[in-house]
Amino acid sequence: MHRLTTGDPALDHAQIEFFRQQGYLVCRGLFQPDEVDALRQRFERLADGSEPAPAPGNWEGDRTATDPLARHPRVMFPHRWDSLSLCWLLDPRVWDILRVILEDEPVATQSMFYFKPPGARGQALHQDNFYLQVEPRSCIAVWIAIDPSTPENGGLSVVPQTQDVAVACPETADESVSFTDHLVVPPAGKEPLPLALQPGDTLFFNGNVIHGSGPNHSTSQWRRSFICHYMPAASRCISKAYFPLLNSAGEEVPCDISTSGGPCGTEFETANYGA
Ligand SMILES: O=C(O)CCC(=O)C(=O)O
Repeated sequence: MHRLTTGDPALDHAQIEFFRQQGYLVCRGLFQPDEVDALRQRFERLADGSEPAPAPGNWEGDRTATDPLARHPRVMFPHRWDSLSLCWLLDPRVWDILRVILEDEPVATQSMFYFKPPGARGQALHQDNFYLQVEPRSCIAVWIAIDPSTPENGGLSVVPQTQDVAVACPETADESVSFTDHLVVPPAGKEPLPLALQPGDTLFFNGNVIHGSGPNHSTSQWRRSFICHYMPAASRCISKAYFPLLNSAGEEVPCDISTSGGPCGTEFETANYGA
């Protein structure tokens, strides 16, 4: 097992302590502007059809829709067919940080690309491990800003110090502002903290941390992001939607399928939300 030490090169002691206490950590400028531009342009070309996707996906938008999210839906698991997305999922800078904060070898479970155009709804407060069902321990999210991400354009908020809050059965969200109907209300005394991120800034947060975003109120600014999920190698099971799981070399890792019905006591379909 990888032990946290103050001499660890991936993170300094203050960052490690911050993650332990708050449940999240922002690493500024982890990805360079030219890298971010390349990923953004790749997805722009896929979305406008100028670069054909090697595999059909759930992400092909409906150009006639009035809902901005229907025109530009989330791209789910692009690393399964896009080599650039796979490189980002397996990026050694991310994995070095994950090794420190997980105190274990990471296993990659998911990638997503969000376009979040002007006018798009957000995603109400939720906990990612409700969907991934990683056990024991929790998953971890890596949220990479592709555009400036602010409260105005639907940037992400986290509720600090909720990493030890048990995964809850969600209440019903307001679907006029959220594209899911799941809402996890923070415990008394805990409030969402809006984060301001620049392109390349990378947010790490524990899979039990309550987080979400509001609508993009900007008339011109997109809020694109690339989001990955991982779990510690010591975890023994995960929901079936996330297979195949990958190690740092991109090789498949065996794991059991979670048989838990989750905190609501019923099985549910992860594909609609996917965290
Ligand atoms: O990026 C967002 O607005 C929400 C993303 C999110 O919370 C998630 O993918 O779990």
